[in-house]
Amino acid sequence: MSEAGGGRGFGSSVPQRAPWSLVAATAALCLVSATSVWTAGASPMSREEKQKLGNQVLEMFDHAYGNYMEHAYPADELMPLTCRGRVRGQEPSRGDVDDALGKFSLTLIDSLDTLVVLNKTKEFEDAVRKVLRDVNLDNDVVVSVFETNIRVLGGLLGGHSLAIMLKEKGEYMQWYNDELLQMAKQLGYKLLPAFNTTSGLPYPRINLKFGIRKPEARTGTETDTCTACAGTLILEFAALSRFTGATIFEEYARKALDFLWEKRQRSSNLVGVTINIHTGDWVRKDSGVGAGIDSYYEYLLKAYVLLGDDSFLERFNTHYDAIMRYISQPPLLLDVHIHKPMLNARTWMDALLAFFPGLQVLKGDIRPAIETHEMLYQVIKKHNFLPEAFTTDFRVHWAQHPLRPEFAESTYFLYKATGDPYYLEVGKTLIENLNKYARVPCGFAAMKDVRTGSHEDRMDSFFLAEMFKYLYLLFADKEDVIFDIEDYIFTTEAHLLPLWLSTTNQRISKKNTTSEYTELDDSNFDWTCPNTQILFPNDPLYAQSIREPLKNVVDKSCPRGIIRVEESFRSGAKPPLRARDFMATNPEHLEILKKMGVSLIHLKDGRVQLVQHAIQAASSIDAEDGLRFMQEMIELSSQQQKEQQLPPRAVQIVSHPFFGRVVLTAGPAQFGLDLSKHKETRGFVASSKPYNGCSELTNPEAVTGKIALIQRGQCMFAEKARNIQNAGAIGGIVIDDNEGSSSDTAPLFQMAGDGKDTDDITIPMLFLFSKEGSIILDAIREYEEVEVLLSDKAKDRDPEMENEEQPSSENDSQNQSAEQIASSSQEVDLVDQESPEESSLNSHPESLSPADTDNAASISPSEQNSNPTENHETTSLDGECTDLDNQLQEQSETEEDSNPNVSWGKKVQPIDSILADWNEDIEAFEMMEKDEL
Ligand code: DMJ
Repeated sequence: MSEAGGGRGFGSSVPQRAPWSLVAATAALCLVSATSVWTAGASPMSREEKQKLGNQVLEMFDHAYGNYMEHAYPADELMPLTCRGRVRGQEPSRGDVDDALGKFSLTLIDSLDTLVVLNKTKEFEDAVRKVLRDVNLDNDVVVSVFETNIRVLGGLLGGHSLAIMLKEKGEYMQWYNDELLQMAKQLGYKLLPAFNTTSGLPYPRINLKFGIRKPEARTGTETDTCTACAGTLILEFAALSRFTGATIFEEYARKALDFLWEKRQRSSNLVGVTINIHTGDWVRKDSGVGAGIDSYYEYLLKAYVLLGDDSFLERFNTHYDAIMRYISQPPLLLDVHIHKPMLNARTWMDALLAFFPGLQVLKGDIRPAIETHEMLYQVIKKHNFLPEAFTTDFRVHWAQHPLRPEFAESTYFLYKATGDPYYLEVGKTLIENLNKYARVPCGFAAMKDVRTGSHEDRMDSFFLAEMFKYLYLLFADKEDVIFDIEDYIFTTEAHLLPLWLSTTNQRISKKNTTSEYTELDDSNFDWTCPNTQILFPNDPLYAQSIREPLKNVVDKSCPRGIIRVEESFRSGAKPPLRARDFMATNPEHLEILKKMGVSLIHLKDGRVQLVQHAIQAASSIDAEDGLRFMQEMIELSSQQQKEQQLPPRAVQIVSHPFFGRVVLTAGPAQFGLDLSKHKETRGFVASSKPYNGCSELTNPEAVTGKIALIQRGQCMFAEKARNIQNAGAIGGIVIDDNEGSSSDTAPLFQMAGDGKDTDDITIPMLFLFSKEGSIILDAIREYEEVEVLLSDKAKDRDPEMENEEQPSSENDSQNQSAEQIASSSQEVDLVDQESPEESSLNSHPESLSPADTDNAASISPSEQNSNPTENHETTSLDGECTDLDNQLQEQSETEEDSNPNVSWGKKVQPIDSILADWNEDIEAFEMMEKDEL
C-alpha cells in the first residue's frame, strides 16, 4: 500500500493544536516529554535514525493492513498463514477468543484512528466510507461485551474523534456528518441490555441482534464476569454520552464501577479476578494487575483524567496503594489472595501486566515502572517476545504470544516520561523481532510458541489498533503527527478520545455516583510524577541507575515470588523455607519441615515424598507456612514434569517465496533423531506412496534424500518412519488425516514408539495437524519444489534469500505469493490419490502422549491431594541460588537488623479456619489452571 496522497510520513510539520482542558493538563503531567533534558546514559538516537524506524513502522503497518484489506476484509480478522479472512462459524471454534468477532469487520474498525496517527489520512477517509457502507451491527452473533466495547465502540469513537478533528482542519472529511458517532450510538444501545442485572454489572456476552433475554439470544445464562470486563466501560460509555448528550451510557458504566468499588475486599482494598454478576460474590479471589483485572485499574485513573471526577482518582489511589503494598515485588508483580494478601496466589506472571509500567508513568510512579519494564525486557531478550505467561524465575509458563502491544505501550510512556534514548533502542528491538520472527508473506502471524518460533494462523485486531500506534509515536517528533496527541487520552485499546470531553455535556447527576468523596487530601498525590525538568538535569543517569541492577535478572535469578521480602524484614525472624531452596539432606530444613507438620518419606526408588499433617504443626502460623510450602512444591513439581516432556518442534518453509517466514508448530516424536540435540534437518519435501506410509514405498526415487510427507493413520508412527527411512528419506512429516484439525484448537502430542526398540530409526520425525500440513501441501501445488527445515526452534531467515528481496518490491512479491497461497488453499485434498479407500479409514493404532503445550494436563493441588490435611508430593530438587536472591537475602537481613521489633502482622489463626482457607486456595488454584487469558 502506498503512502496516502497528502498524508505525511516522518519529517513533515503541521503543528496545530486542538483545544486543551485544565483536567487534561493536570493529569497529563507525567507525559510531558523529557527528551530535551536527557544528557547521559544510552547514546542519543539521531533524527535520521528515528525517522528511519518510524518509516519502517509505516511499512510494517502497510503490510499488515494491506493484506487484511486485500485478503480478509470484510471478515473480522486476517488469518495470515492461510491468507484469508477469519469468519466466525467457518473456522473451528477457539473458545472465548472468538467472542471478539461479531462479523462487523473488526480489524477495519479497530484500525481507524491508527490510520490518522500514521498520517494515512486518505486511507482513513476510504476506511470510514467502507465502515459506513459495509458494516452491519445487527448480526445474530454472541459477542463479548468487553471486547465489543473496547474494540468496536472504542474504534468508532476514536474514528469519530479524529474525523471531526480533520474536518475542522478543512482538508479531509469535509463530507463527514457524525455518521460514525451515530453507529457508535446504535452499538451503545445494543450493549445496554447486558446491564440488566440487579448489581448493574454487565453480562459478559450479548447477542447483537437478540440481546440477552430473547430465546434466540443463546446467551444470558452466565453468572460470572471478569473484573476488567465489568470495569472497562467508562471511557467509551462516557465519551458516547458526552458526544451525543444521551446520559444513559455514562450512568450505566458508573453504576458498574460503583458496584465493583463497593465489593472491594475491605481489609486489603484489592479486587478478585471474577465476580458473580447477580450476587456480587467474588468467584475468583486471586488478585493481580494482569489478566482479568488490568484495565479496571487503568480506567479508574483514566476516567479521572477524562472526566475530572475526583472520586475516580481516590479509588484508583486506594487500589494503587494496595497493589504497591501486596502485589508489587519489584521488579515482579505477583498475584495474591484478596483476603490473605501476603500470600502469593501464583508463581508466574501473565503478559497482560506489561501495560502496568505505562499506567505507573501516568500515575507518576516512575521507579517501579522502570524496574518492571526492565525485567520484562530481559524476558523478551531471552525469548524474542513476551510469552503469555512466565514464571518468577523467568521460564516459559504459557508459550504463545499473540503479538500483544502492552510492552510497546509501556515503552512509549516510559520514553515520554524519561526521554531516555534507551527506550528507543528497546522499540528498535521490538521492530526487529516482529520483522524477523512474526512477519509472514501475508501479514504478521502470532507466535504459537516463542521457544520454537512457530506461528499461529492469527493476527488480532489489537495488533493494528495498538502496536503500530505506540511504535510510530515512540519515534515520532511532534511535527510527525498531524495533530497534538496530548490533547487525547488513549483507551485500553489505544483509541483516542479528546480531553475536551471533560467539559462537555456534564449532565450526569452526582446522585448516580458514589458521592462519599468531596476533596482529595494530600495522600492522593503520593507517588506522583517526579518533575522531569528537575529530576533528569540533577541525575541524568536516574533511569539507568534503576535498570542496571536488573540487567541480569533473567539469566541469574532464583524465583523469589513465594517469600515476600517485606515479610522477611518485618518479621524479625528467618523467612520461611521456600520449596525451591529445600534440600532433603539439610538438617536445618528438616527441622523447619517438622515444625510445619511436613514429614518426609524416603521411597525405595530414591525419591522423596512429602506429606503434611497440618495438625502436627507447631503452631497455626507454622501450619500455614507448611501449607504454602506444599503449594509451592506442587507447582514446582508440576513445572518440572512439564519440562521433562518434549517441547513442540518447528517446521519452517525456507524456499521461495517463504524464505523461512512461515513456521508451523509440529509435534515431536519419542523416537528417531532428537532435533534438540542435533543440528536441524533441511530438505525438499515429497509425498510418499502409499501416502499412509504403512508399507514399503513404491516411489523410493521420489523420496530419497528428501523429507517424506506421510498421512496419519492405519499403522504405528514408528512403522511409517521405518518405511520412509528404508526408502532413503532423510526425515518425515506425518500429516493428520483429520481434516480441519489444527494446533490452534487441538492439543499437540508426541508421537510415541511402538513398544519395541526404536533405536533403528535415525531420521527425525515430526507431526503436523491437517491445517498446518495443508500449508505445505498447498505450497507444493503452487511451487512444486518446497524446502523445509525441521528443528527445535525456527532459525533466522536465510540472509542470502533476504538479500534477494528489496524492500520496495517486497510487498508486491509477498502479496502475489500470498494471493497464490490463498487461491490454492481452498482446494486442498488430503486424501491419498492412490488409495482412497485406505485414506477414508480413520483408525489410529499409533501411540500418543501429550506434548508440552498449554493443553498438556498439569497437576493441580486437588489432583495431588484429596485430603487437605494430607498433602503428598514427590520430588527431588536442587537448592541452587543466585545473585538476585543473595541480594534480596542481604537486603532482608539488613532491614531485619534495623527493624528488630517489626512483626509480620500475622494473627494466629485457628486450624479450622486455615483448612477452610486452604479449600478456597485449592479452588482458586483449580480455577487458575483452567483460566484462559
Ligand atoms: C487489548 O485488546 C486491550 O489492550 C485489552 O485491554 C487487553 N489486551 C488486549 C491486547 O493484548
